[in-house]
Amino acid sequence: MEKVTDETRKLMDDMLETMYAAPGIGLAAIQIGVPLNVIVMDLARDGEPAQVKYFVNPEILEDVEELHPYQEGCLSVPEVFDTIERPERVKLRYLDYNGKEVIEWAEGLYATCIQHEMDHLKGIVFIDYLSRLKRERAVKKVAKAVKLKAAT
Ligand code: K2U
Ligand code: ZN
Repeated sequence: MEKVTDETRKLMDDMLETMYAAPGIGLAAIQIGVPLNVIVMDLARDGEPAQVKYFVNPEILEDVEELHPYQEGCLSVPEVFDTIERPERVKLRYLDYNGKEVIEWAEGLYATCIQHEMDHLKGIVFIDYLSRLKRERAVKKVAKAVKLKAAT
């Protein structure tokens, strides 16, 4: 995906709708089964004006040593939450909704969320960073939730 087309914009509009319905504050295209390097995000809290961000072909150009813990969840791993440490600031390069190149530093929840989403694009889910024991517990919990959902 080199440039942003009307088709890419349609995909991002659909992703944003899915994200709000979840609800979530970020979503990677792979989470709706589309294997493209596309992410949408809106970090605004309920009641705040939306701050939608679109990322096509995002790359991390630099990151910092300092790590920042955050209790993460994931729409693809429901009901599982755990504290993950990630670099607290990352320098990003991506194409925006109109295909314009943006280079900017992300920090705080923006940095955590974009790294969480970019992991999805590489097939990594945050439970991959947990201990084997914690991961096995998480997998069991999701399997149980899925079975329960199928039964109801
Ligand atoms: O990619 C996803 O699964 C969406 C996540 C993104 C996310 C995970 C961890 C930390 C920040 C963002 C969902 O938004 S999980 C729901 C959520 C809502 C508010 C704050 C954190 C997580
Ligand atoms: Zn996730």
